[in-house]
Amino acid sequence: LTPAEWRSQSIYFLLTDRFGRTDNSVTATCNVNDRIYCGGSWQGIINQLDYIQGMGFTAIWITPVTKQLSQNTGDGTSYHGYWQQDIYDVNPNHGTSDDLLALSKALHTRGMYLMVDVVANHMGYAGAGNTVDYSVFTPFSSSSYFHPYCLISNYDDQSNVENCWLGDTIVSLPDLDTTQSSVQVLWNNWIGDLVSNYSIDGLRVDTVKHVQKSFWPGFNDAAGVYAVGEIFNGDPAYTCDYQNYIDGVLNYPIYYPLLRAFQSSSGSIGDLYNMIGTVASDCADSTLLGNFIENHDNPRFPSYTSDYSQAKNVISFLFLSDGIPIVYSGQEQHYSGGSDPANREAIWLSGYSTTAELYQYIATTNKIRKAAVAADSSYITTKNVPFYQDSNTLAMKKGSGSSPVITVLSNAGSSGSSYILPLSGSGYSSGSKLLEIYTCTSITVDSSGNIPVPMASGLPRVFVLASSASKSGLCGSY
Ligand code: ABC
Repeated sequence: LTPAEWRSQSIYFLLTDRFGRTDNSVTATCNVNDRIYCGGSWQGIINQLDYIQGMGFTAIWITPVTKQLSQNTGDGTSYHGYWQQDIYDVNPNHGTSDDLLALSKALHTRGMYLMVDVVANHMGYAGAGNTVDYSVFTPFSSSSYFHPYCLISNYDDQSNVENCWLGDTIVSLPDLDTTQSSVQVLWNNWIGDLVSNYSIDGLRVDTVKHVQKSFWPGFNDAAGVYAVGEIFNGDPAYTCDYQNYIDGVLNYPIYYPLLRAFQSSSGSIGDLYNMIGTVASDCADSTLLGNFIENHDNPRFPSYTSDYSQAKNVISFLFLSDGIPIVYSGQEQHYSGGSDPANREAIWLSGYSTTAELYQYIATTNKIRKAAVAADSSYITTKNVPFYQDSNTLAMKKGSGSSPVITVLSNAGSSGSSYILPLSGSGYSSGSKLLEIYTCTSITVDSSGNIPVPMASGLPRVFVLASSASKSGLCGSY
């Protein structure tokens, strides 16, 4: 799939080891602190595709598929998939290459897409950097392919970030010298083959900032599909520049102010408001970014606040602002694990409940976004514009000039009061008939041009032009 085709997708990100088991068990133990394989597999994902599609997702992003180091180390095992040793073989803990192919086919049969996480920066070795036996790596079986050993010591020094190694002295991440053309050729051939062998539709690219920028255009071209890169940095100037080298980047610049805005009723709405504009101007194309509030590297949102209304607001933001929404598996069950490894809970232990509050909320929000895309051909490429803020509230509009989708968010939480917010600046004129689509309430823009927004319990409100809502499948036959 091309970048343009990915814009309107929505992605469910899962750790293959933690999502579903071949035997469909919903009781198999998984103690996150052990950092060992819990038995999830590609077949296990196939078994639960109804659960994912039932929330309205059109794509899944799975953790790396390559063969890993096999030891159980002081840092645990390679259950997450980021410690590869043989890039031409698959991780046998997750199944066979036929199983991976079957997953790809099962997704495509449903009209869904497969995004695979790939790592070009490093391999993985059970031992300190000065003890590495390079002969265990395929194809990079000699030290000559790698940067000399040094652990990254200064994240503010870009050459240190690119040339030294991630990992620690228990598990080393031997850092490939990606400036060598022999290394580039191996990677570019590999990614082209991987994408075609498994009919992969998109890539999530690991550790992008640890490789020189000039590596990425060739890699992205060789892949021939949309690639979204991980640049773990909240600075928009730093992170957005990578979008000049790779199709998209994970939206770390929005992640931090989004978290701070909604994790408490005193969070800063203004910082988020400003960052929306900064990202839209600093990034080459904000509509190709990957939006998230949780992932496997950061504490889950409910580890900061257990409030469901605040969780719903961040979900609405992810789906109704610029970019491709990404939900991290377990978010729909309001899992609350903290830092790695606590944020990697087994999803089967939820029983895959489809009645969970956030499961339902995500399903509705996916429908809202799909309806907006269907109703307005310019919705997805039109930049989201914030136009109102107060200490608890943010309003933004996205879509064509005559009928934008209006999203009103609040950080007040479930105990937030009920009141009417007279919202100006939406662009809708007096008398316009709108539909609030989470509550299916008809609202008419008042004589001063304000939308009388019925706020309650800190819940998000989303308005669409009533006449354009008819075909959405939302709010009955409205
Ligand atoms: C393992 C254990 C951990 C243990 C650790 C030492 O070893 O599980 O419990 O603490 C994989 C595994 C991890 C594993 C690591 C290391 O490998 O998943 O469990 O940790 O062996 C990607 C993946 C990630 C993966 C790898 C490695 C890379 O998403 O799952 O980890 O392939 C850095 C990298 C980033 C990487 C991340 C984990 O580490 O850049 O690619 N993620 C600062 C730095 C960032 C740094 C981040 C976290 O800290 O700038 O570069 O990410 O260490 C903001 C700033 C940010 C700043 C944050 C903290 O604050 O804007 O720049 O990030 O304000």
